[in-house]
Amino acid sequence: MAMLSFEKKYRARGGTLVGGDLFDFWIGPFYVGFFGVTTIFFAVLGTILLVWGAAIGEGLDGPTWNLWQISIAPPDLSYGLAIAPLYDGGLWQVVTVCAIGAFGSWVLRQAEISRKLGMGYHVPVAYSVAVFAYVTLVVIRPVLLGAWGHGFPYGIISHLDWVSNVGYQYLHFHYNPAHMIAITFFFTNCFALALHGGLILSVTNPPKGEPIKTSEHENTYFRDALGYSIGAIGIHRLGLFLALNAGLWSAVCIVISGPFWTQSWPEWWNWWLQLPIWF
Ligand code: UQ2
Repeated sequence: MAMLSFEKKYRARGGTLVGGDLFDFWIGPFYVGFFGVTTIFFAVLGTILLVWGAAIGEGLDGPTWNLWQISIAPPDLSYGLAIAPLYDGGLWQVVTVCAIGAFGSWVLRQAEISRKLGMGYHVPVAYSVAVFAYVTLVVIRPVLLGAWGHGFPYGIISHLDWVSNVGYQYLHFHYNPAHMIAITFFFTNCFALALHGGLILSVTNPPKGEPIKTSEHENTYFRDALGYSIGAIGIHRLGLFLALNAGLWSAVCIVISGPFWTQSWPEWWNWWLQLPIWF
């Protein structure tokens, strides 16, 4: 694969977190590193276990190769926080360890690459929030509730069923205030990215034969439209803020459901009716 002219000078040794020079090299365009190796290890092992689970029909009435129906289920609630038999939820537990191993390795690989290039840690920090949301679903909340069976099953349709069932367990999940905040961040993030993507494409696509426009046009567009421009760096700060909060409040909204609030979510709003201002 062709190497871009500037790539070679950045392929310098050092900056590794563990292992020194051991895995400090590239394969084609890819930096390997210790955590590249561990990522591949956990990802491949986890995937093989999922396929194997599908083949033996673990957690199902029988084996299926219907992609939509394949599901690797967590142990029954009666196993609590114990290690379950491999064919009775144990596979889900091992796959979960592989997933966290792969995601964690990927975070650390991002950190090593950031160090090598002398950059900030914004990318691994941002990605960590997505990993945190996953860990909240399959570890933190199940531990708080006292059973691995509270994790979600690894299947396309089955995880949708899980979301629906858990939602109805709290009568109407959209009344969960943290869920409302998370959704608001997702929508605002979508809106901001649409504004930004639209703006960048519009300034870089002038009529045929004209040179592309610059940041002055970007700022002027929004000053004309709204009387305010957040700026070229500002929009990226806003985007990171919105995206991280979307993930963070998603984790909050599910972790409070059960461990900290066991009634229906519509009932939570009774505090409003109980304010001493209604005489
Ligand atoms: C902007 C700017 C950009 C942008 C965008 C804006 C030159 C290239 C999209 C406009 C963004 C504003 C006004 C903030 C909107 C607020 C929310 C909460 C969606 O000014 O600077 O840089 O891409």
